[in-house]
Amino acid sequence: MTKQTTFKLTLLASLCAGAMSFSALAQSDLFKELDVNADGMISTSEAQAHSTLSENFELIDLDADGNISEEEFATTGL
Ligand SMILES: [Ca+2]
Ligand SMILES: [Ca+2]
Repeated sequence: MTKQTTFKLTLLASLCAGAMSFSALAQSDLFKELDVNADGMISTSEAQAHSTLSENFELIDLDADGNISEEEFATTGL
């Protein structure tokens, strides 16, 4: 195996590791738990299961579409 091939494999491995840690960060366990129908959004009814989320729903729903997306959920730091 040449040095260049080894370098490419190392690069590929680190890219894969980066992608995995990114997806882990993007969706927390709490988000998955609250997203009962797993559509990637927390609706007002799903938010009822979490007091902080339901009380601050309108503040967290930044684009006011009636759902909390992963991105919006991430801003809560929950
Ligand atoms: Ca949902
Ligand atoms: Ca929204």
